[in-house]
Amino acid sequence: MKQKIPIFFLIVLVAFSECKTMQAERKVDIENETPQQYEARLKWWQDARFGMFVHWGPVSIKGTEIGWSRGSQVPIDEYDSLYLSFNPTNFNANFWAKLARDTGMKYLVLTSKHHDGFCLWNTKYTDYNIMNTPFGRDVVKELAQACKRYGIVFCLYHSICDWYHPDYPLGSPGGKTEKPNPNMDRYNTYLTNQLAELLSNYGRIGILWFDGDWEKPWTQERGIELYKTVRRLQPDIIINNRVGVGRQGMAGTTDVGKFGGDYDTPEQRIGKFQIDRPWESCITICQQWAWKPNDKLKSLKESINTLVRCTGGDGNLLLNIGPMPDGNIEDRQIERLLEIGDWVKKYGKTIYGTRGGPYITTADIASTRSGKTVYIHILKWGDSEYLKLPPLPATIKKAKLLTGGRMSVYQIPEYVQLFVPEIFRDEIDTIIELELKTSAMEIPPLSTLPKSLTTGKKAEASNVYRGMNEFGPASAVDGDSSTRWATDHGVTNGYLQIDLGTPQKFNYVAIEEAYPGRITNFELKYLKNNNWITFYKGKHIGGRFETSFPPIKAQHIRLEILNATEGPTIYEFQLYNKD
Ligand code: FHN
Repeated sequence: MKQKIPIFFLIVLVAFSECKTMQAERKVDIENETPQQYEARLKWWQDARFGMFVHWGPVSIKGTEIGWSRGSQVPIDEYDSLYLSFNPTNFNANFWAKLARDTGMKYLVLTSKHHDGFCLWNTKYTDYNIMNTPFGRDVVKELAQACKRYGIVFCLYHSICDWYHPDYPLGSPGGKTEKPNPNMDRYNTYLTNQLAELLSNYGRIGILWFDGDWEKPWTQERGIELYKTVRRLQPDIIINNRVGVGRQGMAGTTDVGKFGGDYDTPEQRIGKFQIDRPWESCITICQQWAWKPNDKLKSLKESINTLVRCTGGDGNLLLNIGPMPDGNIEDRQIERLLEIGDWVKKYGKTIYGTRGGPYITTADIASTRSGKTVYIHILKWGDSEYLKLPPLPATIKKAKLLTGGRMSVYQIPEYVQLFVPEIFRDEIDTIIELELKTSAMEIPPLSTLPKSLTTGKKAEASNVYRGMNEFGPASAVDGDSSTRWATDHGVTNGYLQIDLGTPQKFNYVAIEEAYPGRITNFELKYLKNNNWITFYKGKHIGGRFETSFPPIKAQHIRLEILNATEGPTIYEFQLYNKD
């Protein structure tokens, strides 16, 4: 019997299709987006604060790094044939989306195509895609649908560089070879056509997370054009700063005044405190982006510390997992994610929908705020019984220890003093909720660090870039993070030494490395009876390294760089006495 559709449903159906058409035709004036429109477009993401990054592909069969192991640990022919045996029959998109939700993550970014050129969706522009594997299912489609089902915003990572595609000029290993007959214009068309597929056929894409922006063939002009193309396809989409070429390496910041997409992308480090431009740190839960057997897994404490310090700095955290070749996620990674989720379930109100500050994040403390409330996250206690903070230009109405127990707060114009008995201090994060009489949102950033003891002091170094004064050691102690001490190309070790003038007591260090990642092994030393005594040993400095340590009294201090991949260079070397 012919099923009659009640008139009511017909009206809804027409309205829905009209709305779909309108959405598709809604024009946006990208060139003249107002600050208010920009903020409104990014609001869901800035409120979300926490997302899941997923690096996956046939390379997981080898357990080596996606893209980078092609032509290095894995011969190119072998790497490019892995898809012929890629059959992740345990892949369950609903499980991945539910895991993200249960971890407290609000969005998920999947590598649709990494530098190795393999496509995780049913694309008609290359056969090198998931449909031509034994698995033969559209992973992007299934994950997009599952994310919608679990209320997770689905987003895509897409590599601009493509070491597989014959038209992209550079190839493996690592972009260090040249293709015989490249054609960048033709490649750009391929790139744009594939993005059009992804942005037209899989529903709303929350973020386009570009990458592979650093190689010569890509230009700022192409990046600006690509940004506009993507926004025309999905006007409300958010695009990171790796669409152009303005990103400052792994620090992920964008040169002021340069086109930098919608937000900054510090990588494998906690971004610096930055409230005037949105940012998101992308960090692996292990060491490698793609799955690696027995990779080192971050502890719960380090994971929460990272989330809190990103949020405290007014940024997001995109925490990466690498699924296995059968489509499962490692049990130990699932366990860690669910432990993080338990923490977020208890304290998520200090993360979601908050903004960073007013106290500037350090290794010991972070703060977030919303309305008339400031959340103080104490990550590391000093020796003192109290925590003394710079004065708050707002009256504290009441204080509460969210992590349980009792505390007291004492506020005078000169400072805010918090007392939490040792037994109530949380091993991971002691959270204090301060309710103010007035809004917390307009309070200017407050530094909990006193003036650095090194600012303006005499400095010397083992090597200076071409002997140029502007790159001399004084640039690392001038209190200006835009100047730097630099060394010559090819230098792999050396030292920066500061004379404080007289013996000084200090218990906290902050070091900002330019071109983060170059320094791979360093020590901090002080001079005592003409001997250099090591008081700290570290591996990476990264965008900003800071730590406290038991108090030392000395006049001469040295940053000894034992190993660097290229000429080490330091923006600032700061010492403090935080007591
Ligand atoms: O080379 C990639 C790397 O494999 C990974 O995808 C990270 C994630 O941000 N991005 C590039 C390195 O900066």
